Amino acid sequence: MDDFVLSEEIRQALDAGKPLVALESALITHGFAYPANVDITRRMADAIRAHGAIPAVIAIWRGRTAVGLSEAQIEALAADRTAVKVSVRDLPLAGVRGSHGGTTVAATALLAHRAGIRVFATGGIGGVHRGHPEDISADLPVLASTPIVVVCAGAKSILDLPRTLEYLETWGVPVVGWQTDEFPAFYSRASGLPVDVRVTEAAEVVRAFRAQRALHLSQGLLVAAPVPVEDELPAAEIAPLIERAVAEAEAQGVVGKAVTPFILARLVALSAARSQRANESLLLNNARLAAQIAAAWD
Ligand code: PSU
Ligand code: MN
Repeated sequence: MDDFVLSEEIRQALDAGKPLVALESALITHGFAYPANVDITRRMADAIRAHGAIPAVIAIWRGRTAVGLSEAQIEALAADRTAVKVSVRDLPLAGVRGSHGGTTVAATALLAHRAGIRVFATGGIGGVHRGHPEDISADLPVLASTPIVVVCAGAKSILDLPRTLEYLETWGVPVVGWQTDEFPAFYSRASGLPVDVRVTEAAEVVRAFRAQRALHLSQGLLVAAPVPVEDELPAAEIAPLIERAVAEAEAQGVVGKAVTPFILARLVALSAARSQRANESLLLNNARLAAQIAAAWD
């Protein structure tokens, strides 16, 4: 028995087979500060609607799983500084805690799939941490076991990108480059690491996803779209800041689920508005692309 609070709009859209795009909420609770978090979420939702799909923000609302937050709920979640970061391990604890929570890529992908949503847009996925190959985000095993299309801008080089791609290869997750041959590195368009296939049309993503299902594979499909060129940050500009943020986490003994939010918050503090602009730009780009993919289902 599923225990979702499905919004009326999402329930109707699912019943009618309309295109839907899931959005994560760790971005709201731990990715951006208030009120930038409300603003970027609203702009992503608008972009999804403008491209023919319906946005479904997934979160923990008063301890319960919610698929499709209202604007008022997004506002309240965004302003709640006590909201917890909810990954897979935290999902069964949400009801015990009873608080609001922002769901990570892993938790959002699982819940979206359970609800019947096939496409999910995010910014960067979690992965294997630099210098700590034992610290592997739950995002990776979930991608390996959850049939959903996840649209991202690659992963930040706070992570060990080669090891992250090795994990995805081992566990059979196809990495599709959107109009690129290289796995993007979030702020920067290139990483020097290859994707498995380059696609230029949304229908190709749908075809690959259908082929996975026809073969009874359990994996998701990772679609990696580079940040739009006009908002890209040169790797040389962002790399020293990432080095510093990673070193600070190490020096301060930050561990467990606090690592990623700590490094992300330090990066925001260390870099000026340009990194936020790149972040917003790639999120909007991914929201648009995810909507196009969802709408390309026939
Ligand atoms: N990477 C980013 N931005 C993010 C995250 C990762 O560049 O906001 C968030 C996502 O919600 C992701 C989570 O699913 O952090 C991964 O956390 P962890 O490494 O603790 O699994
Ligand atoms: Mn971790």
